[in-house]
Amino acid sequence: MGTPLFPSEPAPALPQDVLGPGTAFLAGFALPQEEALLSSLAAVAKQSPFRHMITPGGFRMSVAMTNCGPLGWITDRTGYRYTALDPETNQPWPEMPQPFRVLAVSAARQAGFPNFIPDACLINRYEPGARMSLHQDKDEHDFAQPIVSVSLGLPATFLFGGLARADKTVRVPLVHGDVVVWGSSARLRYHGIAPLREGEHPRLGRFRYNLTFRKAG
Ligand code: MD6
Ligand code: FE
Repeated sequence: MGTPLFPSEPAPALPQDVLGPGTAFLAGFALPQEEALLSSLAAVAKQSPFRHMITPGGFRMSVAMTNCGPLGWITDRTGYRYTALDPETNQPWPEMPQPFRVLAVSAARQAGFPNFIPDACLINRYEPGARMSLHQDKDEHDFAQPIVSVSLGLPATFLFGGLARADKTVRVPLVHGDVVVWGSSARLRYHGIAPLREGEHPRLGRFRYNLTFRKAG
């Protein structure tokens, strides 16, 4: 990145700069597959509907969730974990749709993780006001594997912190079609989503969806 010509000139606020080492910000990477992704999303949600899970502390999450792939992430009063069965349907989670898998593998490859094969896709659904408090993703076995995160629908502000909960966070705007890959030194950074602002997305209405692909097992 070049040095600004004048000290007063603000540094370009590119997300790739903000996110730092171990991450790749692929702006609009999912857009060419939009139609296939949206129809796949609808098919998954039909089979394993979105639901508001309960945290171990007894709180109902403002984000509604479902999963696809061999493993799905859940939370209930007994804790956080991955399961092979959807506890609502008592059936396996829906198969990971081909367009989902192809997108995740190609984004990971582009980001320098050529061996990534996801076995879990957690799908988060936000309505205006919904938020995700600061957390680490640490329920997976192998932290050498990255996470691929796809944003669809309403824009959101991603809060990206450090390796300690108290570290300061930067705010990163994420819009429809953006893909973020994070691994290596960024894999255990704290992160969250600021309360979603009101809005109407032309394809997805009053919702934001986030797909996170992991190698969980
Ligand atoms: C979200 N994302 O974007 C929440 N976690 O709605 C996450 O919690 C997340 O985007 C791990 C890796 C990538 C993510
Ligand atoms: Fe996360």
